[in-house]
Amino acid sequence: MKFVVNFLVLLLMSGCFFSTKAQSTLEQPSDARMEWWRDARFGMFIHWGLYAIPAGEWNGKTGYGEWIRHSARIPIETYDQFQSRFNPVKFDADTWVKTARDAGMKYIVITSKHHDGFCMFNTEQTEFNIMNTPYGRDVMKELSAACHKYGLKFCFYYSIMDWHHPDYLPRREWETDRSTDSADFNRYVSYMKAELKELLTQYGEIGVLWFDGEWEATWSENFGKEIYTYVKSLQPDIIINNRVGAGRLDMEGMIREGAFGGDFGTPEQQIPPTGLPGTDWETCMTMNDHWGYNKANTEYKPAKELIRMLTDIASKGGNYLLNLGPTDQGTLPKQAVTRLREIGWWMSVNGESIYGTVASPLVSTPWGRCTMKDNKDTVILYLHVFHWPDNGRLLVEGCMNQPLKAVLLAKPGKILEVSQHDDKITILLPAKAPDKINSVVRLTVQGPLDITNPPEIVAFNDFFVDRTKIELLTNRPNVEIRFTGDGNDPVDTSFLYSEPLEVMGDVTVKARCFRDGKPVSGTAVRKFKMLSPLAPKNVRNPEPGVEYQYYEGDWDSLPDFARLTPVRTGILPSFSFDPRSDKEHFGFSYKGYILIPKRSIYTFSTESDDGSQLYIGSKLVVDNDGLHGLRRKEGSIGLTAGFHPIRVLFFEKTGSDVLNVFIQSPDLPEQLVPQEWLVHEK
Ligand code: H79
Repeated sequence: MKFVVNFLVLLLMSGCFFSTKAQSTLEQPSDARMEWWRDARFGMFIHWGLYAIPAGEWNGKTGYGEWIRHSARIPIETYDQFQSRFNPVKFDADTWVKTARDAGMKYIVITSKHHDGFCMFNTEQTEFNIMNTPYGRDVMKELSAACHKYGLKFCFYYSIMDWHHPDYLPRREWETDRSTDSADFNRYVSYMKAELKELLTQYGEIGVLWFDGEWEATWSENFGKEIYTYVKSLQPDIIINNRVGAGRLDMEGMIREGAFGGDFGTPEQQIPPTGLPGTDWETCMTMNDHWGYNKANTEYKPAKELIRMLTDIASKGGNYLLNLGPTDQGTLPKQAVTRLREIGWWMSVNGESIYGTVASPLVSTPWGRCTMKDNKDTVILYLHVFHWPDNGRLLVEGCMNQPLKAVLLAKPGKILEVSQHDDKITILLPAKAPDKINSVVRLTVQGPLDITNPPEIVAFNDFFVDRTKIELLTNRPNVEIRFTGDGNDPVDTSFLYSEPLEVMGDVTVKARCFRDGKPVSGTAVRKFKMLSPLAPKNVRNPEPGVEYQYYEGDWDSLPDFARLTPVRTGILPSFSFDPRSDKEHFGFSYKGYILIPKRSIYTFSTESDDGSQLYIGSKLVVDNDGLHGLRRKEGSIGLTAGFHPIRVLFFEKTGSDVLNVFIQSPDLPEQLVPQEWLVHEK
């Protein structure tokens, strides 16, 4: 009790105050439907379609891939002629599937229809399909049978965007010869459903539906939910990627907060810098620079890079979907096959360190990566050694569990010597690495897992008005959290955390885990700063809506709108593009007042494609400028109740156009800025 009193005095002197509330815990979702997919970790992506015929070359240029019809601006009648040439006589489903299986891949995702609209399966919905080619065979039937025979999950890619179907909108911007007069997007969605029904009823069990091409303005979250529900009504256990919705954040591939996101995230050609706890995700990637076959692009990533990327992804809790672009003959590019064979050799020795593992619990693994199987009583840490230690000692830091056994997966019969000092485990390794790319040590330790991670300091924001609530969280067993508010490192006599704290002034919180009076973690630090909120303005005649100015121009970042002459001005209820110009190359500047209900810290964010900014008074609160895909940025400001001048700027160059403005505070869940809060002066 004395502690608490002393502490309050201390904090009051430095302008702070702590009080109490209930504690929350850290939890992970689990889902039986996702189990096979989470265990699999490694799959084959296949991009195969009519684009394999030009093989990346058009009019002497060789840089094209599956986007060739768009990128080379091939008229539809010309592209359609590939249909009468598609004859992959060397195709053999068993060979493809065995190649995947031998590489250690557990599932295959293949393009049933890419953006060009050509259906690589037997469909009643369009003539533009593989049955009407010289080949005339349903390759998907054969692949499905082979997958079931060899125990791989068979999965379909399906593009929402369709450059062939007359009802799909919009057309490519260069495609001025295809009329949109009788196009009906709802009818296109019915077409999609009819095709999806065929895909889900004629090819046995489908593991995943992998949507893509969802980013054009015609696709919406509601369509996404409708299709998601529809697909699951046909195959309840199927897994559906997040591109079924409309809230993907660029090639990072994750869904913006609050948006509908299907079952897993889809980073494209990139690996998230950290794990994403509580979410399922899969990085898809090419081996060379193209998804579809490109005969000129013969440089492929070395097997070493691919194996280490697979390991890196597994260590962060994700899946790796590695692409092949087969030729128009139906063969797999030999460079790809060579690499898959090397990966297969590595997997045949080390597969158990990938399949069924979860993300690394260790914070730092300078020698490589770590994956884990947590069996509670015992825990297996797979130590993926990329950089073999010169002194023969592998140092594993941050683990308090007692080591039971360590072996190299390449030589499982030979037990390695292990020693431990506090949270440092040292494993003696042979002089030479058994595998130059990645040698895996299987370290078994006594459970339950006890990693020396510092506690988490959780609060709404680093900035606050008047007061803020701070929680200190850990999921470690048998530890107490001790903390300070004066900048000193916590020791065993520092304040003991039991309930959430309430702070009323600038403070640096430091927190650390202790067990039996000894520190058993590093120290977490977070600084909190109190802001004085801005005073409101007088608005004499508030009228609903904001003033807008609409501009036209070609920009790569926000122009100085004040120096430009607007094409149109008026009042809008909110930050929308109505009266919508269906042109590209435009900009909007919105000006008005936001009626803030309560003195507090507020976090604004804009989600835009392309750039945007948000000002409150003269302060730039959100800077989301620049040419980019759907991207979200936020900023915080303290405000008192009343009217505050708000200005939002936006520009759109080409492609899809989105602007959403969100507001959030400790008492206000994140939401679009309510229209009722927006006014202008009459
Ligand atoms: O199916 C594969 C790609 O075709 C598709 N998603 C993966 C799985 C994809 N869609 N968009 N993108 C990838 C990124 C967009 C790239 C573009 Fe371009 C830049 C489209 C137009 C300019 C790349 C370069 C394609 C054509 C030129």
